[in-house]
Amino acid sequence: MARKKIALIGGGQIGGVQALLCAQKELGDVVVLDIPAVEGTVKGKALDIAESTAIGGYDAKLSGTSDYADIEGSDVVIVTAGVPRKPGMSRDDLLDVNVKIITDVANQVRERCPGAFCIIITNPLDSMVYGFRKITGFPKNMVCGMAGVLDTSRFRSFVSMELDVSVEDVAATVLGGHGPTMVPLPRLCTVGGIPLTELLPQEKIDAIVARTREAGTEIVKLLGNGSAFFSPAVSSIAMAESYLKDKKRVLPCAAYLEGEYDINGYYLGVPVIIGAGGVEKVIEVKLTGEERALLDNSLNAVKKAVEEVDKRI
Ligand code: TXD
Repeated sequence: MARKKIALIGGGQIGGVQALLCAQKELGDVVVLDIPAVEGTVKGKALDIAESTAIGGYDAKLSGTSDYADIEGSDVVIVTAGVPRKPGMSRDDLLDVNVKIITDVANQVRERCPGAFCIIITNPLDSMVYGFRKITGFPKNMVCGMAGVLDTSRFRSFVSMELDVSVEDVAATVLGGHGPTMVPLPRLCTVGGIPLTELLPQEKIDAIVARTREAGTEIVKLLGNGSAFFSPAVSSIAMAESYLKDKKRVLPCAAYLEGEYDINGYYLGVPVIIGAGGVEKVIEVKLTGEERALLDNSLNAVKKAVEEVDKRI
């Protein structure tokens, strides 16, 4: 079986780690594409990783480029192209700049990789994935956004730190848009099958929820220059792997909703099954009144950003 081909559009902080992970997991050959001004940098990253394959013991070809012809026929396209936040900025502050970049990328991907499973990461996430799909016109199951996997991973990590238990045994989900309005669902969190609500007092759970909502900002402040990149890279590669290996993992992703959760025509974070068919199914969870109100609030924030995108593309 020929190796799969993975195109990473954007070879910055996240893109570089993604390339290493793709190689280490032998997901396929990797092409890292960036703008001509940093072509040398992405060629260098690709070569650096290629030179690690012998000692690491994984087979993959890696290349860096600024020429879209090189991504032709990719099976998976992951987009991080754009600018990240600086301290004091919200994700929505990036919209003006990043919508132009997403427009450019989407026009190219539409021509070069019509069959690809596309994972968008660029912020503001929910409106950028909406814009990408609007331009490509790709089927909804083949375009999704990465946010919930990361937000959930953060939530699970904080629970495991608090209880001093393995993260492997913490299951959780986070709904909604990727921003301060996201909706972590402690009611559905379990630790080795035991509800979190039986293991921690409410105020500790509230603190974990609050920290999860602000986790991206916490990292932005600490780094001082740029945003989280290891965890977003790992999160997006989990989605790509589930697609490429038809694992059918249940992961919260920004998916296009057509009636699910009574939402129509927007991308929003919900649990989905990712397998060989891309986003094969949106899983609907019955929400409490309070959870529903939080989800509606999050949807409203996403709608505002989408309005801005619709004015521009
Ligand atoms: O959960 C999530 N979805 C996120 C999203 C979590 C963390 C960061 N998130 C967002 O990902 C972040 O706000 C940014 O919008 C993207 C990429 O973050 P990264 O940290 O990787 O940013 P970098 O290091 O600046 O890399 C972006 C690269 C950089 O090399 C640019 O030269 C390139 O994107 N870029 C382009 N590539 C191709 N084509 C075009 N037009 C282009 N413009 C910039």
